[in-house]
Amino acid sequence: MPLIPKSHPRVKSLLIREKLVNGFDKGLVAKEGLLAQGRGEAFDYLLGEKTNKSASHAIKAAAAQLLVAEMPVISVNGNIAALCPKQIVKLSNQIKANLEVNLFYTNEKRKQAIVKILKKNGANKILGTKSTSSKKLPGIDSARRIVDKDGIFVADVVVVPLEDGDRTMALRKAGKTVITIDLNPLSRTSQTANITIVDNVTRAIDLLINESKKLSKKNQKSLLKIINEFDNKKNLRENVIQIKNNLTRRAKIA
Ligand code: PTJ
Repeated sequence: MPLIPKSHPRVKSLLIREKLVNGFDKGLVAKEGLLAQGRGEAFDYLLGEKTNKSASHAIKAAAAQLLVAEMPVISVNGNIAALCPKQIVKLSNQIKANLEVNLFYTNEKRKQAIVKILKKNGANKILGTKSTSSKKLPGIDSARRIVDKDGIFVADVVVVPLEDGDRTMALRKAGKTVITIDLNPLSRTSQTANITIVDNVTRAIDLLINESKKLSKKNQKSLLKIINEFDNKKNLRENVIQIKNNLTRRAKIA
């Protein structure tokens, strides 16, 4: 008998959780990554466990931003490697971005396990692995300050999906445009990024790949128009209102 029956009312959420637990057993995910997943689940519940209009709006802006970027980089941590390794490689190919492993709870063995899973899923170039290529990003005290001189250090656009709050401001101060995927619209990362996709990374990533494919047919002028018309603060407010409306509806039927 499977541990998680398909008929379980919360099967999707339980299967995502299982990916994290398997990723932990394979040495990809930090212990703290399991806690991060729990926090994400709580916000996902409040958001209705679906991609909302404001998330779709941010996904469109993010795709446009990635297509106009000259040197985009996608930062990969343990949770991302466990949740969506195949899609993250696919996205990097679609938008011609480099992948860089960057860990908060730095650990060489875990880094190698992440490189291995990315390669298994088709990545051939992975940055952030050689100490000879490392540079320090000013304004951060954690291990995340160590970045690749050919990657995040010189990138113009950096995607930082599902992470703690110490890096986005430093990246912005270094002149970079930051895109994040974070279920918590109130997190420091969400509040300081240029484009915040408030959605579960397991849903948002495929939508971002599709949107990038769709928008790749547009010219630079149309892409810049999408970016300029996007207002991250306003969009974050709409995400909070969505949570408030969901709670109000539940309060009426509870
Ligand atoms: O692998 P490492 O060492 O780089 O560490 C990665 C973690 C995630 C452990 C580290 O960055 C961390 O501690 O992150 P936080 O501070 O727990 O923040 C994670 C954020 O991601 C929170 O705002 C969560 O709500 C959000 N989150 C969690 N799961 C998901 C998510 N957002 C989108 N999709 C998810 N599945």
